[in-house]
Amino acid sequence: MSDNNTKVAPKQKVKPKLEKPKLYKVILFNDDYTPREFVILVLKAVFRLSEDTGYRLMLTAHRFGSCVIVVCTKDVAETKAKEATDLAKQAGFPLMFATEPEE
Ligand code: TYC
Repeated sequence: MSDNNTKVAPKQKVKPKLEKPKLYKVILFNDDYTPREFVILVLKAVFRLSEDTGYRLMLTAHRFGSCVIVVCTKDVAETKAKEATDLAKQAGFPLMFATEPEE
């Protein structure tokens, strides 16, 4: 049975509200104690960087005091920064990684 008097509202287009996820930087800090080779090892193991890229980023942090390693979501940035800092701590080095929101 159909009722021809039934008013049907025109279909409304539903705009999915997809917020762009906020991005975070993982920053590597220089220190006077961690061996260069160990910094590269951590960059390769945690951030999957090549020897060459690891070397260049390590040298940038060494020269300028800090260096951005990756830009990613908050979750990933915090996990990677903690993993890398913990790895150094376990080995007895003060190597530091931190996260910072991107402007
Ligand atoms: N400055 C350290 C040294 O001379 C090496 C180093 C580089 C440490 C980069 C940390 O983020 C860093 N042994």
